[in-house]
Order: sequence, then structure tokens, then C-alpha cells
Amino acid sequence: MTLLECINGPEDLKRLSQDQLTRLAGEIRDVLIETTTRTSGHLGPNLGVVELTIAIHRVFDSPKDKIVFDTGHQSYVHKLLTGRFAQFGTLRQRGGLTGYPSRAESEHDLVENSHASTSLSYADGLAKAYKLRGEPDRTVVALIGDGALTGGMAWEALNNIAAAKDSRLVMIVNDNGWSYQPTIGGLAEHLAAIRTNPRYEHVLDYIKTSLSRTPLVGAPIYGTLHGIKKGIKDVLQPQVMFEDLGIKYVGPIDGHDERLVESALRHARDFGGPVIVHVITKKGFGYPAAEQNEIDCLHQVPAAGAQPGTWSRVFGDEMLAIGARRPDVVAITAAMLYPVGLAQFGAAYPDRVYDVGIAEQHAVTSAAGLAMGGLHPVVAIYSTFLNRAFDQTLMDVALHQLPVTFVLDRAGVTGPDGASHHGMWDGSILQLVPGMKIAAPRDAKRIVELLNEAVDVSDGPTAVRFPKGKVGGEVEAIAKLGGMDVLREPGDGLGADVLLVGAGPMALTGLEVADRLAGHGIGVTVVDPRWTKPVDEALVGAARRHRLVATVEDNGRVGGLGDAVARLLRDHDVDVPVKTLGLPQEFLSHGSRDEVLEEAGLTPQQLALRITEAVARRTSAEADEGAPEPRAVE
Ligand SMILES: Cc1ncc(C[n+]2csc(CCOP(=O)(O)OP(=O)(O)O)c2C)c(N)n1
Repeated sequence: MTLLECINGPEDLKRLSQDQLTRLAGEIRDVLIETTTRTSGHLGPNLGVVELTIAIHRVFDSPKDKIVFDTGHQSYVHKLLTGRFAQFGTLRQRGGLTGYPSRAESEHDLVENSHASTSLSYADGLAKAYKLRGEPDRTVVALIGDGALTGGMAWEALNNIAAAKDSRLVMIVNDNGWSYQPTIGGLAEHLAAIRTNPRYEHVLDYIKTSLSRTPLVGAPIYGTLHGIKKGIKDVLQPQVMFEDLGIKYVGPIDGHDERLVESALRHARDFGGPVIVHVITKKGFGYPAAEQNEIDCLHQVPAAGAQPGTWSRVFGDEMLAIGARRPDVVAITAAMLYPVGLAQFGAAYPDRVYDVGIAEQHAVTSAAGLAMGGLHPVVAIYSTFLNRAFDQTLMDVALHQLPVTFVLDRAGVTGPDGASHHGMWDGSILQLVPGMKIAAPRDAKRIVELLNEAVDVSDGPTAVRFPKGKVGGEVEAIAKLGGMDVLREPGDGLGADVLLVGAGPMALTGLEVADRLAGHGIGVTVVDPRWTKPVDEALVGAARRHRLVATVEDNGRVGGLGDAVARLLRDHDVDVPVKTLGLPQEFLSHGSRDEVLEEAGLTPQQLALRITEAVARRTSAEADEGAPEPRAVE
């Protein structure tokens, strides 16, 4: 029996000797590697926090003390130590463990955090709540990566935490120097200066011996630590930044020396006010394939980089071509150069790509500035991360009618990353933005076409949204309807029953649906709008020629293309029913993309059934002479 099998909760951990802890760390690494290579998942980050997580659970008393992971992908070791070893093999599978903390899974999970940089704000609020409610024996712990620390919210939180002097709050900075790629920016350089300082090892030794001599009691101890810090201040100065904010700092600590981390955490816990513990770790530690991986230390397996044949890669290749033709086109990424497909553009035009850190809000307003300065920025981010930059998109870009192109990768159902990562909001929130044009390519050729059309727009913002994964086969239009592509007309002998408007790859799904419906004698015209905002007015006449309009989109049903089409038809007094088919407006859990689409009722078979039923209702309404036609909208 392994040690890990005997760990049912943090209490079991507290009984182990130092030697056993070392053995346990090895066992955990084996499980992490074996599982994630089979299920997919965040390997590099978790290999780096094994000792750190063990130390956290030995020092703090979860779930009484609260631990917030930032981002939550660093929580696998925590899962293994809080009674989920037996289920760990189901990681990220349908019905299995999620890849982030999950309140449904464990009382030890509090914040279901996967969007970065929120932990310090949660922790600030939690610590204030416990104080006000008279629960002084609880400590709140936030574990934040150096990448997550580049996000603006983290700094807004620090500003407030600095003023909350009696918050029992321990902020652990897990500094591995990497986000997906090396973390970029002034802060990162500051932290890197410590890591690369030749005297760092010497200083670690100094802290190590001093700490072990320090008695473990309360606030006065901080003075000792502080003294150590002051002693090394001339050599290492990261603390200056935090201390100037009025926040206590302990570190840097070698994050792979469990005993040392434990000792630092105990001091921080007993101090009784907000403390930053700066822990240096190595992403991928203990697994040479990860430690030596030059792209991202196996941040994720399989790799998140834009592989050949993916939507991201087709975008990336075309950006390279556009870059050659248009010297005014620049690219912005929020710490995800490889995953969003900008690697080649970055290599060819290093001066025209900006990695802003995990800072989508800054990315968008900085893009506004670039556009005001005469450039055409392409902001390439995952769809789900656009959410936090909504105001910047609306007020800083759109209000000023600036030519900024948003490229929204991972739009629609993404799969195993679950609720927080499905890109199901952008198609709705961007519909709200005056002057915004949204393109949804159905295949690789259309990415190229629409991206070029988007960067040619000079009087306002544009967005191009496409899903995760491999791009499917190409389908040419058989006719044009306004600016839209007609992909299919009703077959011989069939009437114009259904006008099916499919956004992006859902247009191709629409072709399969049309085949199935033709088998039931229902004639379908399939249209790919190409641009889902503004909705093409040619739909008005086309709708009048059909008995039912069905819209299909890989986006939340509320406020997306379907609602926009229905509104257009209402505005033109068209009384043909509109059936809007899309993702239910819920937090959809994890699974493969196909599994989640099936649960949402969006497979070709399910769509065909739903549309057949709607046509049947329409037929009986038509037969019911004189009675008003019931709307078939769900
Ligand atoms: C708001 C937001 N933007 C982008 C991402 C995508 N993302 C996930 S992890 C990561 C890098 C995190 O780096 P760090 O905090 O240093 O943690 P590490 O993985 O190195 O442990 C990024 C950019 C995210 N989770 N949240």
C-alpha cells in the first residue's frame, strides 16, 4: 500500500515524518504524470507545487482555514490530499473529477477558480467576513502564481489588503517564472532578479538556518524574519515593493524544501495580519520531460499550442501573411502566445506582438491606444476571457469607433475544462456593443476570408470567433443571399419549409440536419450568415419564403444570433416562427466537446428531431384555420 492511498484528508498528512513526506511527494508526482498523460490536464504547474501543497495542508487547518487557488489548475495535489485519490483517474472526464476546485466535490474546495488573478480579492473578503463575524481562529490562504499576479485585480486587492492590517491572510506567491511562457513585465523582471541573483542560494541558506533557530511563537517572530529581510535588503529587494504597500513579506523560500516552506508558513500564519510568502518553485519539478520542455514546461498535456490543422493554427498562419502585407497590423496576447496561434507571427515580427501578461482588460484598452496611434491591433484571446474586458471593449474601443479586431479562440463548447472555459458568452455580450461586427467562420477557408475582411474594417471593432480543436472539411457556397452563403436549397420535390441559419461550424451541422429532414420530406435551405452581427437584412425576405426559421449556434441561447434574427424579423413584421437553438444558458460542466453538445441537444440527430417537431406544430397551426399561429420559440 502506498502512503498516498492512506491519506484520506489533511489530518493524515500531519502524522507523517519528514522522510515519509519525501516519499509521498514522489508518489504524488507519479500519479500526476500517469493520470494527466492519460486524461489530459495541467501537469507542469502541479508538479511544481507538490511540496508547497503538502506544507500548506500541514500548517493550516482546512476546511476551517480557507485555501484559494489561483489559478485553480494548481489544485490537483490538493485534490489528492483531500480524499480524492481514488477518483483521480476520472480527472476531466464526463462525470469525473473536474480540473479545478469544485464545491460539489469537496468541503476543502471553496473557489471554483480558473480565470486568473481573483484569489486575493476573494481572500480579502473572506478574511474581513471572519473578522466581522467574530471568528478570529480562521486563516485565509491564497496561493497565487506569478502569472496570475500580473492581472490587475490582484493589484487592486493588494491595495485593499494593505489597509486591512488585522486580516488573517497569508498570500503565497508561487513564483516559477512561467505563465504558459516565461512571465513578462516589470513585476516578472523584478521577481526574476531575485531568482537569478548569484547570491540567492547563499541567502536561502541564511534564511534556512535563521528560521530553524527561530522559536515558533506569534507576532514578535515576524520581527526576527523582518530582521533577516532587512539584513539582505541590499542584495534582494522584492520586499520593497510589498513593504511599500505596507504588506509584510517573507522570502524568498525554496518551494521544494517542504520543511522550510512549512516553517515560513507557520510564521506567516502566526503573525496575525496579511503576509506575503514568496516561494520559488520550478514548473514541472521532478519530471525531466516537463522541466526541460522549452515551450511551456508541459503546462498542459496534450500541449495547448496551436497544432497543425487546428482553428488556432489556420488563424496564426493567416496572421503571418497579413503581417507581411500590412505593417500596421500588430498582435496582442494575454500570456498565451502559443495557445492562440501567434507564435509564428511573434517570431517574424517580434516588435509587433505584445504579451501583456494575464491582463485582458489592459490588453483591450491598450489596443484602443494602438488603434488611436494609427495601427490595427488584433487582440487574440480565448472567448471566455473576453468577459472580463467587456467595459473596455464597449467604452474604450467601440465608443471611439476604433479598428480593433478581436480573435476569439475556443468560442463555444470547449470540453474538459468545464463551465468556466466554455466560450458561450461572447456571441451574446458582443451583440450588445454598438458598431461591433462579429464573424463566425465555418471552415478554414472562411477564417482566412473573414479575418482579412475584419482587418480591412477601419471604422470600428470586429470580432472573429471560432471553436477549439481541429477545423473540419471545407464547404463552398452554392449561392449568395445578400452577404451570406447559401449552402443548400431544398431538394427536388421538397418545399421551402425551413430556413436554417447556422453560425460558424454549425452551418456544417445544418447540412447534416438538412439531410435528415429531407428524409422526412421537409425541405431545408441552409444559410451561413458569415457575419452574425449585424444580421444580414436579406434574411427578412428569405424568412418570408419559408414556414419556419431555425437558428443554430454554439453560444448561449440568450442574446446570441438567434435572438438577433428573431428581433430583425419582428422589426419587419415577419410572423414566421423562429426557433432559436443554442446552448442552454447554464453553467455547462466538463466532458468531451461531443458529450457536452449532446447534452445541450445540439447533435445533428437531436436538432433534426427538434426541428421536425417544430414543423409539425407549425403544420397543425396552419391547419387550424383562423386561429393565431402559435410561436414555436422555445
Ligand atoms: C483571466 C485569464 N486569462 C488567461 C488564462 C489562461 N491561463 C491559464 S494558466 C495561465 C498561466 C498561469 O501562470 P501562473 O499563474 O504563473 O501559474 P503556473 O501555471 O505557472 O503555475 C494562463 C495565462 C486564465 N486562466 N485566466
